[in-house]
Amino acid sequence: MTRAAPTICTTCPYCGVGCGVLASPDGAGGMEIRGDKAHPANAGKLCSKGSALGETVDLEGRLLAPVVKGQETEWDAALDLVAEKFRTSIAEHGPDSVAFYVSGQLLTEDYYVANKLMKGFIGSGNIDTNSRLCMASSVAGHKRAFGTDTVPGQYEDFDEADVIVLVGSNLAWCHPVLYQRIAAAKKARPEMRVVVVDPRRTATCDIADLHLAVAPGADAALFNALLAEIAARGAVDRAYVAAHVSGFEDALVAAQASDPSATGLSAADLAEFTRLWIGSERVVTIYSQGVNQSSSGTDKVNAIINCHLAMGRIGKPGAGPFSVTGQPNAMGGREVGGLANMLACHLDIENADHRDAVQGFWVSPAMAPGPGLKAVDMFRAVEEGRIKALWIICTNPAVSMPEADRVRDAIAGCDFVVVSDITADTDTAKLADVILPATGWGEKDGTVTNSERCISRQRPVLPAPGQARHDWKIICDIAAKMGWAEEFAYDGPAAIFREYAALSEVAGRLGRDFDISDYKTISDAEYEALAPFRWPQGPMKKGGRFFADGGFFTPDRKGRMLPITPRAPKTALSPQTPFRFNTGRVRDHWHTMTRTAKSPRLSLHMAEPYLEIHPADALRLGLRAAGLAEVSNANGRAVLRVLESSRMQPGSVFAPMHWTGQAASDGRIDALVAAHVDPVSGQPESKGCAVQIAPYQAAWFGFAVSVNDITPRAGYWAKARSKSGWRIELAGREAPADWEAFARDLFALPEAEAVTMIDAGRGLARIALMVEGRVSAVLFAAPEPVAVSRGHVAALLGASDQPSLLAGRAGADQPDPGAIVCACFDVGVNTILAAIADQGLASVEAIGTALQAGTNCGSCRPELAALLASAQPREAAE
Ligand SMILES: Nc1nc2c(c(=O)[nH]1)N[C@H]1C(S)=C(S)[C@@H](COP(=O)(O)OP(=O)(O)OC[C@H]3O[C@@H](n4cnc5c(=O)[nH]c(N)nc54)[C@H](O)[C@@H]3O)O[C@H]1N2
Ligand SMILES: Nc1nc2c(c(=O)[nH]1)N[C@H]1C(S)=C(S)[C@@H](COP(=O)(O)OP(=O)(O)OC[C@H]3O[C@@H](n4cnc5c(=O)[nH]c(N)nc54)[C@H](O)[C@@H]3O)O[C@H]1N2
Ligand code: SF4
Ligand SMILES: [Mo]
Repeated sequence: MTRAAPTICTTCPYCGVGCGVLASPDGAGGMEIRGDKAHPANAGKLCSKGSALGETVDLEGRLLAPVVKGQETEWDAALDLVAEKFRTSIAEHGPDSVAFYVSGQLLTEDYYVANKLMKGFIGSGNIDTNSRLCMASSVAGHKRAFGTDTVPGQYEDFDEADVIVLVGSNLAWCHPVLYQRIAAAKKARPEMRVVVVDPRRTATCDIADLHLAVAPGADAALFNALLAEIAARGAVDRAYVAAHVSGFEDALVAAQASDPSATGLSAADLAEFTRLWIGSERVVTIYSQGVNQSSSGTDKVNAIINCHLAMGRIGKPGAGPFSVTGQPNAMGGREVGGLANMLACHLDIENADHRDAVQGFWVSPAMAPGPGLKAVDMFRAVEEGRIKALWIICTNPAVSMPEADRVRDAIAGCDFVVVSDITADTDTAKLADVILPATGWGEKDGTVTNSERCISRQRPVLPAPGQARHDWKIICDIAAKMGWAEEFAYDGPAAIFREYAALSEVAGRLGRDFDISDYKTISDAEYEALAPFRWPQGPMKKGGRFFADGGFFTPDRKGRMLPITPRAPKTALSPQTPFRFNTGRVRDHWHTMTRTAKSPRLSLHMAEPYLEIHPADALRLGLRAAGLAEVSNANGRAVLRVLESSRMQPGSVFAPMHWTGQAASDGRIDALVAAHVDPVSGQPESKGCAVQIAPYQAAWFGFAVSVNDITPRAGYWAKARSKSGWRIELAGREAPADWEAFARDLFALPEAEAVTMIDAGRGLARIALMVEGRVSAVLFAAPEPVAVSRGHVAALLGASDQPSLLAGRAGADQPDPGAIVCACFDVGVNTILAAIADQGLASVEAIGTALQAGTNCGSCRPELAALLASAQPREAAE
């Protein structure tokens, strides 16, 4: 009898909800995944991405050994080279000639040692993180209002609120478990109201009583209008404001001076919004990237917080502003001082007493004299040759930074670049002199903090593959080679955590909120068994909310209201670039897709980079549905599939941020995004640049499937994983003269036996290439977007020759499921529509009972509701 594999409690590595995961290794390198019922963040629930974690931990594409200049090397040689290059640069050009660019996906222990090395030993502030692109405006807004970067509330507030306002947050896709939690609360208490403020009508609007399609960037004008109305109605909490708030009058004057028409909303919608918000004691305002990623992001944050302070609605059950964090450890990074303008444990790098206290604690030879370069400035310094050695850890800036082509070229031109990653070929790793193999989720060991200040353990489920090392270990190894072996001699993450907890006691003594000093003597065994807990801990009350009774961390202990003057997005629209370019996420992919693209299930929801555009705009531009659009501006270009949608406002388009140079020919949309930043936070305006759009003039379109991974040579291509290989969309400006030769070259199968149906006159080609009697690759090409059943063609891989091989669709006895809507149970759009029609299904629940769709993670429930509403048969292809 074999013993059942142990089940390990760990934490999901994707979004900031921070769901507890139970992972059981299957003994073959994979694992089974369930939600952890005992975890406070999710009580057993997981979304599609969390549920598919087991499909993303295989070793395909993993970086398994250090690589120096393209050659695999031993660790010692790679580390010696890195340490030598950093040492030389510091000796010759000073500590500010080097930089680290790190990530909110590092564990707290990784983050801690990276900061200690740069700020306390190298003595520069030049360590910044991708959280600059993500949470920096929230951090800056919190610090301005509260004196410290504190999230006052907790998830329970979502259950207890009477009104939930979601501002610039597509919670249904980006924080699905929290979205389901709100949906459940609303079902239990139908009087609860949900408002969504987003220029797009997103899946999140499915539970909204009111959707405010605000003009892009105009959130501050909206909350200014609310503040003015709060005062006009005499709804200010005078006692709270008198005792605990400063700046009320100035903030009100600015709010009254601001023009509500900038919101683009009707007077009726504005009145309904202010009525709901003011009329209910328990209001939570949840916000995310539609607020932060703006050249006025910090002001937007403070415009929101102003309203909560004016009515004393903060830190109370069911009431408060709530910034939901993106990455699994975005919050941990903020606590540990990951940004260039912070110190560990919420201490301030600008404050000389704080710097001295940290340096004293570290007993370190140097200390950053002040803030270092923020991400955009850091890559400018790289471009200008001021940064001579750069270490990029756990992030893919050649894809995710604004002006991505410029950033890519800057990295390529830098004297010395090190990348630590889990993936061998990322757009960034390709540019590095040295690539260091890190352990990934499922192998790593440490802690993360979620959106509600809950610290949880990530635990190893699988052994480290190849020569991969933990990020904290790689950083400490380099520190040792640079001469600080003793100061970085940790025997494991528990030792780092103890030191960090002890430092938080120093911070607590300096009056900061982040104090977890209860854990400074935690034993290795206790750390191993550590259950999720929420700070504050230590002398402060355990795990509670902040600020209901004041007690802010400003010098006068008052919360600050700020006068806000709304500003339009930095890039004005122009006749050359008349469209507002909104960007963001899709449900089943994570950032630059190095992990989610491994899962065929997750790849099926959205298989291609796309441009969501209002049908009237598409018509005017001559774009055809399912055709291709070329999007461009002075910064760069992208080619994207046209997705017509009346969920968009005319004049504004949306594209997902996920596609890389590995996954598509021209899908890196950050090439277009201007690097305009918020003046306070330095966060770039990732959602607000201007573009022009034209049809991509394709002479031919193709759809292909292949058992082998290929790098297609075609004007346009995008590829995605399928169950037995790859599916590839193609197009070109000039049709090949010989389709069969083209196919053999495309799939690198010169010798394969070909089954063909070619009509050269009409430009139609269907070609299957057989290897040992089995289908190894198939190409369908036509002058129009190819309307074959993608699912059917993908299932042909591995089949033997048969008369219907190139029919392009299933026989009547084998219905085509269509694009996958429910990723958990693999249920396609056509199956759902057929069931709605045949079985008369009338609710999302009824679909669940009939097909299981939507009954696991629930992420697809908004789409099921939309299908019910439309209930029209759809094109099988997409
Ligand atoms: N599936 C999935 N989930 C994720 C991630 C992922 O990659 N995939 N990433 C995680 C990370 S790191 C983050 S930061 C979060 C992000 O989570 P979200 O912030 O919810 O996601 P986004 O899609 O970037 O943007 C949210 C919305 O902002 C809207 N928006 C654009 N401009 C404006 C504006 O001016 N005002 C307002 N009010 N809204 C505007 C967009 O239309 C979009 O719907 O998601 C996390 N969760
Ligand atoms: N236009 C536009 N651009 C955006 C955004 C947007 O909304 N619009 N959003 C921004 C936001 S909010 C974010 S958070 C960023 C995200 O952007 P990135 O941080 O660039 O995206 P990821 O794909 O998460 O990059 C993580 C990298 O780390 C690797 N990795 C994974 N696990 C580990 C590990 O444990 N150790 C190491 N060393 N490496 C690991 C992965 O293979 C991958 O290469 O993008 C930003 N860019
Ligand atoms: S909501 Fe989904 S992606 Fe986010 S932590 Fe939970 S399972 Fe992971
Ligand atoms: Mo993020």
